[in-house]
Amino acid sequence: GIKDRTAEAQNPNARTIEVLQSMCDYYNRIDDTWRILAYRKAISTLRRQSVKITTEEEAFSLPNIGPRLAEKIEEIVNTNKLKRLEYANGEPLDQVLETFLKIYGVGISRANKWISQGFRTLDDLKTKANLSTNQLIGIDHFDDLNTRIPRSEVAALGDFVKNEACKLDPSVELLIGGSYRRGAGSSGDIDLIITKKGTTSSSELIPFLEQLLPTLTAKGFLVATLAALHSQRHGKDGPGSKWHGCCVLPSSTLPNPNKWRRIDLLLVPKSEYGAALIYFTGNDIFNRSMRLLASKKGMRLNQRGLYKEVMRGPGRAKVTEGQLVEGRDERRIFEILGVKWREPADRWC
Ligand code: DCP
Ligand code: MG
Ligand code: MN
Repeated sequence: GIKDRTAEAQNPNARTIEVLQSMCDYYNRIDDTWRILAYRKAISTLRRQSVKITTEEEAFSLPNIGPRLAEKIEEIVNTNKLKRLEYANGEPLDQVLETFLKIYGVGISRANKWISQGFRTLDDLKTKANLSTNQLIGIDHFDDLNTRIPRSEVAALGDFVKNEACKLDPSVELLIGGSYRRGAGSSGDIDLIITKKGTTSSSELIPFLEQLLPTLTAKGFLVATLAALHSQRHGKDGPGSKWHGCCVLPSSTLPNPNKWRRIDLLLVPKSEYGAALIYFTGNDIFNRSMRLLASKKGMRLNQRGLYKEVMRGPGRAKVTEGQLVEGRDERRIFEILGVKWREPADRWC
């Protein structure tokens, strides 16, 4: 109660107790049972003192205060703080957050939740956290999946898929989009756009994907599935089908033959190919500016096409889909929007 707090404030060791208590709170967060106990005992000893304890020797002579805590008590008295506490509460947490955010599929809220649960390392997560299959893949292959892929390997991985795809169905076309199409020297993943002459719905490409996936898996190329969104249940107007996973280049002569790489397979009907090319070539900022431009001209651009006569309500909220103007031809979409053609290599923003 109030009386206790007054007594606490009047204790000559109040500041020392306060800092030790913060340290104890930290050990509570990381569930360090032994240190929690040691700190509690030391705090309770200090509370019973009627004089200020200022040196390591004085502290060590008291019951339940070991040499390390005695040293810390002197540090608090001399500097009014504790380096170890700043370390526990400060910068390193940012580094923990940064590390957790690099795990595939982990966002800010997930990462912060783990931190508040006291997890600090990937090993903590592996041994103590309840992980999804994908999070486990992201942790087990953390280094590989956070390594950029040299352009030559992106090309080799793409060729491997193209070769198998051609054997299954020579009329299927594959193109590497994303940063590779923009000419990047290295990529975060491989974005493979898959299409076929005469298709008007991505669902028409699903039978092919269902042949391709087991083939690539049997060859040791595909090693994990992270997300598989099929458009079948959405019907003709559903979102394009995509498959996200990991691959390795089997028996290659490249420097990194066994590295796990992220690969996205994107099924796109020929009728939407141009819009999909724009979207999957990016970059994301360029895409945003193209969409904004379309919206300013009363049109709408997405990964399936450019639409006109889109009715918008308050706050530019879309009321109707509008009428498809162009989906097939990338250059035509630029023309209709009144934007000078930009080569993929000039779409970095
Ligand atoms: N994209 C987008 N908005 C997003 C995510 C993606 O417009 N929020 C588009 C633009 C990207 C393309 O999809 O260029 C592919 O996405 P990636 O995440 O694979 O990005 P990049 O291929 O551009 O870069 P990286 O080398 O990191 O893979
Ligand atoms: Mg990419
Ligand atoms: Mn991608």
